[in-house]
This record gives sequence, C-alpha cells and structure tokens, in this order.
Amino acid sequence: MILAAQNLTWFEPRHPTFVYCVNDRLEDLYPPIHSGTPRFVVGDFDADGHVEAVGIQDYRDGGPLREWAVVCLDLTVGTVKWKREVPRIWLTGDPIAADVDGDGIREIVVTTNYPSGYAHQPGTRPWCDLYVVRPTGEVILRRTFPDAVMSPIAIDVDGDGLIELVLPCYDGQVYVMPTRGPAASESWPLPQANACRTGSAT
Ligand SMILES: [Ca+2]
Ligand SMILES: [Ca+2]
Ligand SMILES: [Ca+2]
Repeated sequence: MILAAQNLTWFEPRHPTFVYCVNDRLEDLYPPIHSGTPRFVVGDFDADGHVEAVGIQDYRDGGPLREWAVVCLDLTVGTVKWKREVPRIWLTGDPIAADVDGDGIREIVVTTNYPSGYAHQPGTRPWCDLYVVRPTGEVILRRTFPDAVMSPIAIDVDGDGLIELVLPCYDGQVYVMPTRGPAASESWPLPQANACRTGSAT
C-alpha cells in the first residue's frame, strides 16, 4: 500500500484534503478519503487488525473543512474511523505514537500550531496546542505552548527507563514533558529528520 495525502488548501481554501491509498500499480484501493489532514502517524494502534492513520486537521489559509478535529482513518477499508473535536486548529504538526501513560498501549501525540513565522498576523500571539489521544479517540491530555511545536519526539533523554516528550518550540526553547511510558527501544524515528523520514535518534 502506498499512502499519499493531497493538501489543496494552499491553492483553493474551500477544497478538502484527500488521502489516497493505492497499490503498487498505482490503482486506488478505495475512493479517496476526505480527511482534512495531510500529516499522519500510521499503525494498528487499537490492535483490531486494521491499520489506522491519525492526524489533526489543517486549516491554514482558511481551508479545508469546517470541522476542527483529530481524525482517525481506517486505511484497511478506507473510512473515517472517528473524529474528536478540538477548540482551534491551524497548521498541522507531525504526529507521533508513544505510550505516554504507561499502560502498554501507544497514544497519539498531535499538535496544531499558529506559528510566529509562517502566516502570522501582526498583533496576534502564536500558540501550539498539543493533544495526547488514545486509539479510541479519547483525549487524555492537552497542553498549550507559546509558539509552534511542529515535530514532537518521544525519547528517554535522561536514561531513567521512561520516555520523555521532547518538544522543540519556535520560541527558542525545548520543552521536555515526563511520561510513564517505558523506553522499549534504543532508537526513535523522527518525523522530519530528512526528506525520506528515515532518520532516528539514539
Ligand atoms: Ca487498528
Ligand atoms: Ca498508553
Ligand atoms: Ca526518561
């Protein structure tokens, strides 16, 4: 399966964002899904045998949908599995999956950002809203930061066996949030380490 997201909001604010899933012959596996979000983390997070893609909607430049939500797609059958509304959205960060509460099940960490740089309006304050969401769609944590956090990282920075959420922020600070999730790996993928997204931290 090849997953591709088309973000038309830069060109036509009224158009939604579509997600296409195609096979190795570039044939559609099912009709494109109206998702509203161009960035996802992908995996079988609820262990039901179906692969999900979870992200938060993108509203930059006025598009795409008049629904502000974290969205979960079922990529196995090509449907929207659930949506959870949030109070505001703008520029989608790269979501990651990490066990934040230590129950052995990965949550989704997503951010929506109004950066101090791109598309910023004079006289307004930047912000980032970070959400930790269970695979069922339940939001278990929300934190607000003073500027954009586009690429959260989950890594055990202090070597105590528990992962921290490392949050590089556009305000020049790096915020570190403790979690109860055990560090089970010696390397952690980074969403934007390089163009192929194959970089990792150790
Ligand atoms: Ca699943
Ligand atoms: Ca968990
Ligand atoms: Ca730690």
